[in-house]
Amino acid sequence: MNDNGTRPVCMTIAGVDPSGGAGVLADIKTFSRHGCFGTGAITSLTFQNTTGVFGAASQSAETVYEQIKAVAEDMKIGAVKTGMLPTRDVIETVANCVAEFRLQNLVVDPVVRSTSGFDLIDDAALAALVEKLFPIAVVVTPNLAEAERIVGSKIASVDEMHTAGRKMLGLGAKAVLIKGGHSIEAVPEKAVDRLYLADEVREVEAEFIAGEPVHGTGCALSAAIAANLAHGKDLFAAIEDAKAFVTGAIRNAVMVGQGNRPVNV
Ligand code: PXL
Repeated sequence: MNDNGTRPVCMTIAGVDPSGGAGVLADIKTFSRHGCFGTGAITSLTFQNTTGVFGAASQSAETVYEQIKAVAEDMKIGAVKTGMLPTRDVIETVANCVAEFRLQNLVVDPVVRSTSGFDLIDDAALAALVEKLFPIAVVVTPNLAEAERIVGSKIASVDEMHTAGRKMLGLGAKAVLIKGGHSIEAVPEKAVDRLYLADEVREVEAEFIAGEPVHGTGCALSAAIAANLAHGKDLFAAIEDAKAFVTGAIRNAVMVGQGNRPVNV
């Protein structure tokens, strides 16, 4: 195996958004920006652009396994992030690969549905994601909508955010970063995410940037956290630096198509 030195290898296991705002294409750019060498195993090809998601063609568990195996047998992978994992079979395969290839620093972004309302995962897959991947992840990074779907109740206040965070720890997660706190604040001057750990809650703040939603922020955040972990940062520093990176990428977002602006990583 090669020693990757100061340019660690990161892997994204996720779907492809051919318009580049989210998924594998965007994750690779984020890894690059963080001085990492990006690799990617594709779980699904989505058909989308900045105006919406029109469909998706999932990979089989076998093709996902063969992609991960090929890279993991060759390179020393410093961190892994998962994004869109469309089926129970694919999720079980990813969990098995983490054990078989001793993959480190797993960041699980529980992608459930696109901003435009397209379901990227079914209910059976979501249950498998919680059961198989939550316990082996360093951190899971749901946004408010994803957290609501996982715990099965609405989050309309900071107290309800706390309840959801603790419930997800109870479901086996070691650390849960719930994003999007700004949408439950009366006056969102700051974008506050909250990190739930077994014995504490920590806030991760950034300036709130008003405007139309920007596509791909969740992918960029989880990829940046993975890259920072691969560089040896501790979890909180990895999250804080990733949040600052995404804030910059939101500020720099440009209109490249006719719909939502993608995050500019
Ligand atoms: O942002 C969630 C997401 C993740 N991965 C892929 C996507 C989307 C949303 O559209 O298409 C491939």
